[in-house]
Amino acid sequence: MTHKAAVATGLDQPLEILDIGIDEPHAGEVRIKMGASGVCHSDLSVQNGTLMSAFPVVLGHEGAGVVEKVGEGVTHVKPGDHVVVSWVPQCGECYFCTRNQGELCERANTAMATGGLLDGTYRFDLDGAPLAQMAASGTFSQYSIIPASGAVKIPDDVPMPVAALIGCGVLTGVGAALNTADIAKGDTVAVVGCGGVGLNVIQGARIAGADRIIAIDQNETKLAMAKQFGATDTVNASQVNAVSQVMEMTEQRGADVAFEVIGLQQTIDDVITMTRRGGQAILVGVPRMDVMVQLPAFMGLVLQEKTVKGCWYGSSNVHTDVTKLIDLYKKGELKLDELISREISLDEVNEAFDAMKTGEIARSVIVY
Ligand code: PAD
Ligand code: ZN
Repeated sequence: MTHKAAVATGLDQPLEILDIGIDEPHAGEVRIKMGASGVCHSDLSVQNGTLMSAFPVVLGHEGAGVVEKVGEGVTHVKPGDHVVVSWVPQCGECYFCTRNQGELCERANTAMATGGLLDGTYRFDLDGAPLAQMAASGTFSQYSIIPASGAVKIPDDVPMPVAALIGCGVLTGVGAALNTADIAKGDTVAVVGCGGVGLNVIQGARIAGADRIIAIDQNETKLAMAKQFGATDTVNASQVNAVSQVMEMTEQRGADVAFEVIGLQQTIDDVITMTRRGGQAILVGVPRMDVMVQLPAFMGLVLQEKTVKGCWYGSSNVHTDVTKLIDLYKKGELKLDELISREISLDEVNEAFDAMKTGEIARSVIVY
């Protein structure tokens, strides 16, 4: 069987829409007819080499679709079920999963490292040669095969584009605020970078009960969106110094919790500096390999009792958090429709990358 997918053929190459082959699902796997896929900055980061990957590779990791066929031994989903694709398939049984740190699932590592599935072998092919898929997902494709542990069943009435966004930006952003960080009622939170993920950190912080949410971006359109998602104050980092502004707004203390959601050396340094003594700096953005966390151990960390914490996939347990997020969406507490700046077709994916580079839009969503 062949179908269309957006393939990154090499570093810095535009994606090509190609006819690719797909296997049958092996034991413990499911084949999915993709319904929608968001375009996340991490997709761009594979294309430009920030995130390491095998090439050629089918990008896309923020998706949802309908189960079309299941492999041997798969019982928790059946053909016709709607699912969100989890880009960390969480086995539920390993050291990390049993300690409620499924985002670090041991069994997912092989897929992450090889661009294959859990056993490191491939289900896509390009003219008979193995073709990698990003993060056991490969959602820029009409069909994909994923580990069954990465197929999270959802109700049929959730629109596919919304379900897709839950798969990365929403789980990561809202999870960063609700799971990774410890936000107390009344806290002042700063969020640096208000893209598809950062806007979700903002709404997560609002749900966690933060009093003041300072949104920082260099794009006015994003700052306006940030207000819609719950920011109480905005700072345009292209016009003023973000650190001094946050200090001024907090009687020179700094924010109780500050999030970095871009992945740049400067903004990582800034977020650590703008965090108050005893506060938490949460790093969400995926930086290039040479970016460092830089701070003096005594004056910066010990004396100040600061926490600097990484955040992977919003520290989410996908098997329980997806349902929680859908409930919040249905209650009107989580804005998800508003995240969708434009719905596009698969062959417009390169334009979606361009739009993301300008920082103008929250999310482009490919609808199949
Ligand atoms: P995005 O491109 O939608 O948003 C980035 C935002 O940052 C835009 O609004 C820009 O205007 C803004 N920005 C860029 N440079 C600056 C600057 N110097 N100062 C202020 N604002 C700036 O990206 P996204 O929201 O899809 O992803 C954000 C990051 O999160 C990115 O690095 C992505 O790879 C990472 C990510 N991490 C995880 C994880 O598990 N840790 C998951 C998903 C995405
Ligand atoms: Zn993503």
